[in-house]
Amino acid sequence: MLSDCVIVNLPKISDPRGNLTAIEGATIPFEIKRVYYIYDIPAASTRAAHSHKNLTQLLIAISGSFEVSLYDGLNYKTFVLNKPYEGLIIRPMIWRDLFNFSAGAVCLCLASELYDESDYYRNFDDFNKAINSK
Ligand code: T46
Repeated sequence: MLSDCVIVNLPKISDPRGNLTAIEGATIPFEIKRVYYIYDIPAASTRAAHSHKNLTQLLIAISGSFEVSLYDGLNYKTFVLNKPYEGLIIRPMIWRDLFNFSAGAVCLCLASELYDESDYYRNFDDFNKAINSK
């Protein structure tokens, strides 16, 4: 559900030498099985445009900024990610679009499952049919 997709505050250890954020198991509400990151993103690029069937993720703008539009089959909600100490939890069966990447933006993703192409809805009509038949 869209209401389960929320911003979580990550610990920020401030230091005159620079700040540090650590993520341990208890920091986020799922077990991390995979980590990947998106970088060198052209300005007009959009990413994602799909839903996952079972995957939960935490997205973090560890550098720069970008926007994330979420859709649960009924409502849309858009988040701006621009702080390396904030993450957006995205639950299963949520269509997501990532866009408006700043120069140098890096999107870090912590994922609850290994990569599995069969976990994707990449077609919007298929996603809508699946979500509305629940
Ligand atoms: C999401 C956004 C933020 C792999 O081989 N392993 C992986 O772990 C991933 C994520 C992708 N791939 C391959 C599959 C495709 O051939 O990399 C290619 C691009 O993957 P995808 O279309 O999934 O990339 P994005 O950036 O559009 O979407 C990904 C996540 O899938 C998605 O859940 O929220 O990053």
